Formats: sequence, structure tokens, C-alpha cells
Amino acid sequence: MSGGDVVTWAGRLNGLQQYSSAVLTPDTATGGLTYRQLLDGCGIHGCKNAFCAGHSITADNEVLIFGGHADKVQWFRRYNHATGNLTAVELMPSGRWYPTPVTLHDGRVVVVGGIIDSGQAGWHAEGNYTADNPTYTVYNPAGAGGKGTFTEDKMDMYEQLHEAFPIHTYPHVVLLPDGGLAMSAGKTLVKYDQTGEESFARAYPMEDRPGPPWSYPQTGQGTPLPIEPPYDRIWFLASGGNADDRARVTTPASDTAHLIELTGGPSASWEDVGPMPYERVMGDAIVLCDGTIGYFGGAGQGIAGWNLKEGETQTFEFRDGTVWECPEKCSKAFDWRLEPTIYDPTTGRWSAQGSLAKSVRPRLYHSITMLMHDCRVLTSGSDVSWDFTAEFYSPPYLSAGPRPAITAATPTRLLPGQPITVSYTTTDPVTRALLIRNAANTHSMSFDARALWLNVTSNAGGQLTLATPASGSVLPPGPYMLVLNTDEGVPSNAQTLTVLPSSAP
Ligand SMILES: [Cu+2]
Repeated sequence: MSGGDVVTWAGRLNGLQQYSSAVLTPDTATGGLTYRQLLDGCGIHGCKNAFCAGHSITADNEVLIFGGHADKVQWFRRYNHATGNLTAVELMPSGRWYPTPVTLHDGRVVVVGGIIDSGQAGWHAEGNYTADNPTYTVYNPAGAGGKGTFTEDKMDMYEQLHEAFPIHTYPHVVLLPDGGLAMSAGKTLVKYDQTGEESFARAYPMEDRPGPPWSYPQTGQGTPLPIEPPYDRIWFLASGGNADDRARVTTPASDTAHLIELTGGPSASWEDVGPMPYERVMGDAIVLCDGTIGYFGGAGQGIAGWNLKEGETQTFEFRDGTVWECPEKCSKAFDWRLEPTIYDPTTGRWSAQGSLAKSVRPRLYHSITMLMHDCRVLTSGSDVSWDFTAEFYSPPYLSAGPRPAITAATPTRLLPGQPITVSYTTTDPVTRALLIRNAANTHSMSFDARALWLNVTSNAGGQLTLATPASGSVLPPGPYMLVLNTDEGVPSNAQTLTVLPSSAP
């Protein structure tokens, strides 16, 4: 969230309340996290199970939760972290289990796809289209006098979602500079044009991602690379996932990695930038404070989900020597990826096997990975062990030299195009500034993930001025982390900035 809190909520596991939700606040004295229960009783779920939903964060520091689990797939909740109140718990036009939200320039949120009925056995059986929801709806938080409104379900993305079914949930959707969207579902990739404030039209298909379908539950890792001035080109990195078309417990993960320019038109093609040093399924790929991409968690074999085999137990031994006897609903993933991988988009290099520090616990299905304001990485959760632990990872940049410090950045709330003035202290020269949007993370997805390198227009005497892109589709509204980098690539702590909704796309 804006300011550095982590808002979290659980499913019904391990004696925790079904609707338990909490705020984790970084404790600068200890380097750890403090824990505070949020909204006792119903939590920010609003008593409507929000397991396997899609989330986004608004410029007002609200969490929007679209969909849920079991008989709660149709529910929507709006939680305001500034006031601590749940301001809406209401029905969407239809059920969405594993949908993807994406925030537009004016704060509206497109909610794409998902499964309409999570209770249906064999929902992802080939041809079982009755479980599918191949539509999208647009949520307008400002609609109905600020109460919020949904459009009716719309069919413009039906062709792609239907083609990719059943490996099409949690599709990767990226907002483009022209206000359109690029969506990867299964292995298909399609460009959509925005044709109205709340409508899109299929523009053209782009090249399929090479290899098997990589959407959930085949769960590869994807992220847009940091966008550079003049912000007219967006590159997307897609990697890993399962190595077969229809994965099972025994299916290995893939080590493939491909880049495509989403703004490159119908003839853009995937460029092979692999192999990664590890095959990885169910990991996370997130932008780090120096613009590199960090890969965390996941496995070298297996498939999203649990229930290894009915009645089968499993013994897990963690790296700190603790042992967990899993009594039921055990993980379907093996060959844990404890060591992160870092990809540098400027050199095209991957960190070598054995070069980075390992985590203690595996982070598999239903785990999370987030960049913190101090530029460490938080990894937590995992169904492998019904795991409620959390770990911090310190990337090598934190010990690569003296860190600069931001003493002030103004304005703290800005429109796209407004310059930012930053005061800082440093030992080494500060040369670059990265703006990273706070993403909402679950199931290897970081919804609304986006990072932008900013043009430094002046820099003298511990004060610099940064230009920001004028387009709200390049700089969509929400909370961002501003980070300065030295010429050695050492980042400062992040300063919270909020980008406001803009009328101009
Ligand atoms: Cu799930």
C-alpha cells in the first residue's frame, strides 16, 4: 500500500479465521514486520471468501477485490486503508474465479475472465465451457457518486478467451500507451483498442508465445520490463511455466524466457532470451529497485493446486531443519526453487546458479512476493505446508556500495506530466530514477505491475528534477515507489508517491 504497509488476507486454513485479514507494517528498528488484525470478524473479505480473487490498489489507497472462491465467486469488496473501513461488499454482474484486473488512466478497472462457477467439478476439463466466464466488466470507482459501478459483462474478448480455454485464467493484461490492452491467455496474445470509456474492441492477434500455454494453472512468470522515455514502447517478459500442454504432478517446469514488444504491432515476434538458470513454475517475476527482474519461489516440477493424492501425506523438511508432516491437501510441486534468479534487461544476462542466497521455506502455490519500500523483497505463504511464515530477501544491490537517501520528494500526489522535485543525500553520484507501481500479488501474478525510468532534467546540489510521462495510460493512477539509483546501481529507499486519475488517456 501507499506508505509501505502490506495488507494481507487468508483463506480458511490452519486454525486461522476463515476471513482473517491483517496489516503488516515494516518495523525499521528490527527490520521485521509488526502484525495487526484488520476488521475483526469479517475482515476485508466482508465475510465473502476472497480466495483466488483478483486485486488492485487505487490512488485513494483502497484495495479492490474482484471475485472469490466456492459460492463467493461473484462478490466484490472495496477496502479503504486510509480510513480502515470496508466501503462496499456487493455482487459483480457474474462470477469470476482467477480473474485479472487492470487499472486504466482514469481509475476505472477492467476485470477480465475467470471461471464463473468454482464449485463445478472438473472445471478445467477440455470443452467444459459451462464453467467459463469469457467476458470482461469495467468497474468505475467514481461511479454513482463515488459508490462505484460495474458495467454489464462484455463479449469483446470472447474469441481469445474461448480459444485459450481451459488454460486461460489469470491472463496477463498490460495497459498500452494508446489506451488499449495487450492480453496473453493460454499461449495466445491479442491487442485490443479502447473504443470508449468502458469498451474495447479486438484489434489484431499477435504471435503466440512459443511453447505450451502458460496461464494459470500452468503458471509461468510474466512482467513488463521497466518502460523508458519516450514511453512509446513496452516490452513484456514471459518465462517458465509447465513444459507440457496439459501438466500434471509429474510435469517438469520450463526454463524458457521470451520477450515481445507489446507496442510492436501485428508483426511483433517473441525473441528468445533464455534459457533461465532454473526451470521454474509458480514463481514470481517482479521488478527490483535497480530495474532488474527478480524471480522468486516456485518449483522445478509440478502443477498449481493441492491434494497430491487422496489420503496421501507428505513430509517436508525445510532448510532450517524444521519438519512439517502435511496431513492432507499436500502440494503438487517438487524440486523447490529456493534460490532466486535475477535477469538484467540492459545486458540480457541471468544470474548464475549458486550465485544468490536461498530462502529457508519453499514458496509454492498461494505464496506471495512483493518489493518493499526498503528495496528488500518479501516472500510469504505457500500451500505446500500451509505456511504462514514470511522471509525477507536482500538483493546484492543492498551491499554493493553506499546507498543514497531521499529526504523529500514533491508533490506527493501528482498528475501524469507533472515534474517531481527530489532532495537527497549521497556518497556516489545519483544518475537514475525509477518509479515502480505498487502491485497486488497472488498466484504468481502482480496485478498492475509497472515500472518507469524517469528523465532527470536537472541534478545539482543534492536536488534533482524528474519529468514524468503526460499519458495516464503510461502512468496509470495508484501508489508508486520512487527510487534513486547511483552510478553503481545502488538504490535508495523508496519514497511513496501517488499518481492521480487523469482525464487524458
Ligand atoms: Cu488459488
